[in-house]
Amino acid sequence: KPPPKQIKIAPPVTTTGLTDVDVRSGMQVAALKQAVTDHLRYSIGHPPVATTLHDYYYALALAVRDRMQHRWLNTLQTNFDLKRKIVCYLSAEFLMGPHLGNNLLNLGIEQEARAALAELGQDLDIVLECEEEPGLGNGGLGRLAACYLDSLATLQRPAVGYGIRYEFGIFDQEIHDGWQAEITDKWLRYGNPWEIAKPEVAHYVNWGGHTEYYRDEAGNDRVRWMPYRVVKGTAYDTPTQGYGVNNCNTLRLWSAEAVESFDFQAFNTGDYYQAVEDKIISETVTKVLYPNDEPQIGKHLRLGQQYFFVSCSLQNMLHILSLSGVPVENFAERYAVQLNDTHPSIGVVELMRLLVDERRLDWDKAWAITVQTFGYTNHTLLPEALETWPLPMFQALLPRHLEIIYEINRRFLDEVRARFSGDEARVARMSLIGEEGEKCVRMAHLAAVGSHAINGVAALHSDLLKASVLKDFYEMWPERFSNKTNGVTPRRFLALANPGLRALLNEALGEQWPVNMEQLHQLEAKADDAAFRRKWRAIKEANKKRLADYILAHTDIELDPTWLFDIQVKRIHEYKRQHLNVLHIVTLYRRLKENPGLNISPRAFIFGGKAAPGYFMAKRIIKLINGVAETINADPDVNTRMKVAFVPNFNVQNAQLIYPAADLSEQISTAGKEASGTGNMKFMLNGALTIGTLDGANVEIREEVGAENFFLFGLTTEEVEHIKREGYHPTDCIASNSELRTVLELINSGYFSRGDAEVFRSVVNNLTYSDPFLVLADYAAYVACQERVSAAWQDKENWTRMSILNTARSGKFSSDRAIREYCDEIWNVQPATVKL
Ligand code: GL4
Repeated sequence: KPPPKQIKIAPPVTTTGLTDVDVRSGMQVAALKQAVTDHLRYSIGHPPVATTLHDYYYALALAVRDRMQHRWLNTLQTNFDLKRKIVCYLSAEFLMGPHLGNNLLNLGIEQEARAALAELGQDLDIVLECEEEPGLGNGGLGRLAACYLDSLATLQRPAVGYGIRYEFGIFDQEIHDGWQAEITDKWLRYGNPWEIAKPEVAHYVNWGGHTEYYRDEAGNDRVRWMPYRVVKGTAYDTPTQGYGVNNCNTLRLWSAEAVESFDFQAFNTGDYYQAVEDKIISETVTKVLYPNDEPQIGKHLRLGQQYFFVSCSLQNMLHILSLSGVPVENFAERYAVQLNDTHPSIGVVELMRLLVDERRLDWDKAWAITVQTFGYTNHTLLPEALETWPLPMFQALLPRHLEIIYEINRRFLDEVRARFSGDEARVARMSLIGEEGEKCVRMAHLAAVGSHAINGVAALHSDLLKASVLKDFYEMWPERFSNKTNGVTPRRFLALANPGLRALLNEALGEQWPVNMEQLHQLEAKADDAAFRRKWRAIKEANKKRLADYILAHTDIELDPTWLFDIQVKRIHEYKRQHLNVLHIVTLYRRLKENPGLNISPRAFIFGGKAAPGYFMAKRIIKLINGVAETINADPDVNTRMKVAFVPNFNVQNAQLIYPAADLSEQISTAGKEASGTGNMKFMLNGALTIGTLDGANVEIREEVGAENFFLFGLTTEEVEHIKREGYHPTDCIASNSELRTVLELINSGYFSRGDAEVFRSVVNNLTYSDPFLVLADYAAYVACQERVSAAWQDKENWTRMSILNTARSGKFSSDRAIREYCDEIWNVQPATVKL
């Protein structure tokens, strides 16, 4: 980045007439300008000659944080005074994305900040780009948690997001010779203006060791956990500001440190190196996010991370409860704790331990509180993603918890036997301990037994949950199950990401739509207004230009913004079937080569997404996309009508450029595999049409927008299961489709890998002989559907109509709708208005 224009920073004694209060909390241009100058001087401290753009970012961020501080403290005080029930959202991931732009938007001071910076000679858009995004999540699951925090604050619900302050978040992806390279994410390198360290908010977490039985003063048998190690967790708080309200909630992330007394002990005995080693081991716990999206990774350290943050969080809740003078018996009346997947499900056991061993409640009372407190959201049906922990590993790390699990299981299985007497197969299936093969703890079962509410994340997914992985639990407790279709925040993903569309919507609907997305239905009438459609198209084309500039800067690939932008961005996974998309591209390429006069709609095929570093096939798929891109983009026979680009390092920041630029959204997972998807919603919000299977929330998107405005193809979940049951033979698909055969042969020949026929052999062989996600079974239907897309694109007016209808009917997919449902139907949490 070039150095910013140098300006003279105002002298410390101001003559602006602003009070200290103005400078800390004033929302006007003059106050913001003074705040930025003060922070440059007093918080950052570089002389003008050494002041960088990043310094301006940091100073503005601090000025914005000052303005939130006031709202945050009032929110905490209000929640305390009103004694409202608080949502505690436990999640191993929070993929927050850049804060500055979003906080300016939610506070309603973007224009003021822009003007203030302009008076200081700086451009807000350039300053915004300086922010290093906190990538503390892998993909959909972590971003959902972030959208939910935005909605909780906006809907004035008292809430805390509890998670882990990873020192290194999701890796940065670079593309080297078409391959993914992983670069460590040093997001804290230049500091983090958004967090406030709370070293005094600390809890101690035990590891390993053994348990001892003893009799207490009252003669009751009790258990003492004698740990091998103690780690200290300290809180780092990030205020999360609601949109258009004063409510500002807390994201509380825990960071691991060594316990000082351990250091001193070793130090005194002269074992300095032991003390240092202890510090290193302790701090390792929160070092790095595991970069696997769906598959679970059975690592000791990962279980350690989960237990660490969950224990800190529950201890913190108990601590705050006693500060408020509320008896521990009332825990469930004050806290609704949601488990974001099974990652925090050890919380069920930890709360039992805290209540029974430490607070000395009797078991039945403690169990009633626990079940009343917890809700469990399941986010995946993929068997390889369901968490289980081998017993020896579990026992070594959490010996007391294993004992408690055995006791929970004993009582639970008694209940099962009482309900379904004689059905020992069912008892084995439902047990918290898996006994087939290596014995293990089944975390989904633990979460289900310990929660009063269990939900899936889209209608189809919730139904499949009841029919498959949690079928036995559904039969036992049908009343615990419900669906909560995911949602996304329209503030970040529409208002902030798509300022052009925001202005048009404000003009057409007024300014309430970001908090009342049902109002978007009023756009339906506008779909038939030619002048409105012209404006709509102009906005889309400007967004496409903006993305094309970004892609050119990052890949050297030049895209024409008048072409159809066909986009698939998400984690790379075989079930998401990026390779099906590639097969279509190669099909089209061959057709153009064979028939140069073919009339096709010119298209830019755009991909983005990270592969788990150890996921062999996903990394080959990235290489394949880049190989196909290299060949096609360089071929003058076709490159005036089609091009392919892989956007490196897909993250929240560039997602905000990508969704608004899409004409076509690719949602082509194997039916029954994508629990919901949330990218599908972000595209729809921004007026993209969807090509998709009947999977996840696609089903509901199609219901909302109407079948005539959605490009549907492919096998249904039932058909997928039927084919698998009958025995699937991908070679049959190849034998009956000569075009498919030629496409696979071309890929296999080294044509897209500079003649190296080895590179894609594994991908082609996998599709030919195994094809676990039925790519070839859906190939013909997908290609035919893409022809319908091409034909539809020719009619610009009708395409625009459909685009408008997509946005108009996207209201259901606001995270506000989802959060209202959680609050009303699971958490029973009421709004609390915060006054300043
Ligand atoms: C996921 C699902 O794969 C995805 O479909 C869903 O939208 C998301 C949020 O509910 O959760 N589950 C896991 S694991 N990662 C995800 O992104």
